[in-house]
Amino acid sequence: MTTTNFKYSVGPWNVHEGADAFGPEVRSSIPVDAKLRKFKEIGFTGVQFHDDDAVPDINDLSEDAIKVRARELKQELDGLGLEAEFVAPRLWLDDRTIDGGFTSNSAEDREFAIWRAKRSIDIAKELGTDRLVLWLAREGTLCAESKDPVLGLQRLREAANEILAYDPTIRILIEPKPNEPIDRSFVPTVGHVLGFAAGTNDPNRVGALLESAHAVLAGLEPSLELGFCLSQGKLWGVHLNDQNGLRYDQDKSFGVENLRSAFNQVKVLMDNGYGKNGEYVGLDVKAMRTQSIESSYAHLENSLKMVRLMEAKVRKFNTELVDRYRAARDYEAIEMYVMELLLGEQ
Ligand code: GLO
Ligand code: MG
Repeated sequence: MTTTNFKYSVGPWNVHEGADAFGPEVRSSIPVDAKLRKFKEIGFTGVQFHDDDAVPDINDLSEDAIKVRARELKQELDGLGLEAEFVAPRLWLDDRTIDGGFTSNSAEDREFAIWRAKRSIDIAKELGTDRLVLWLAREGTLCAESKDPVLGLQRLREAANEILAYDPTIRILIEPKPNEPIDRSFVPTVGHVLGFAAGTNDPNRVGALLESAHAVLAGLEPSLELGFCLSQGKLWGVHLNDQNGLRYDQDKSFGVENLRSAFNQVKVLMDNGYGKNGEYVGLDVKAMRTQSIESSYAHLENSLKMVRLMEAKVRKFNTELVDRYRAARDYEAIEMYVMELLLGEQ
């Protein structure tokens, strides 16, 4: 049984100004409402939001004012025929997140992180989604001895429990990443996420969002990481993209580095009915720094096209033939069949 009607999502940060660690912005900013209109035009129906994408200047607003602004955004989304997929507190830009949020050594910083997570929930409720994504950007160490790993995980659990207690319907999707911007993460893979989830006060409301590039950075195969979460009923979001091995985090367009892995990622999603509970096929891709402002959306269009091309390949996949090869243990034949399928020779 294969899924054929995926819904696709993207975040405003995926259209960005091109700054990297060694150079400043190279493209001018595009206002969020213009991005939203374009997303819809390209074929996305879901939008991923950081808390401050949804409500700019969030730190300067009262809790009520934040909700009012979120309500306005909801109207705008309704008008455009778009849905909010999730809200994620941005816990890596502010001075109070220099040492991380939930696991910072400073109690004040940890309090700030919880405040932002709660505001993110308020925004999510206004936007009509029950998904809170936690990309644990700085929850780990730059200097191995700067934090006790056990205490770090305990603090993270306390934070998760406080979030779960704040709203009885919110679900937490942890997006693991092994490194960058930190050296070592406390929750580097989806296996860690699910182990961590089991120790919270409501494991049924803690799941995973798998990003392809993050799995590659951990030296793992994204399609198997997806399969691991699917086998546990815990794959609640994905960030499809690509990554050329163990380099800086690249967020390349989906499939441009490893076609076979891209095929297997889409296959495992389709074969296991991903999307049947309203899950989105989300992208998290960056335009290359060398792109002009006029081609600010090409990486999104290309990634979406790649996902759809892979969907077509998966539909074409000859299961009966492969089953015969499996029974005969002729895995060389399977390998060549897949190569030919991907190269259009089948
Ligand atoms: C960075 C992450 C980041 C998150 C986003 C949503 O490596 O992939 O882009 O996905 O902030 O939480
Ligand atoms: Mg991501």
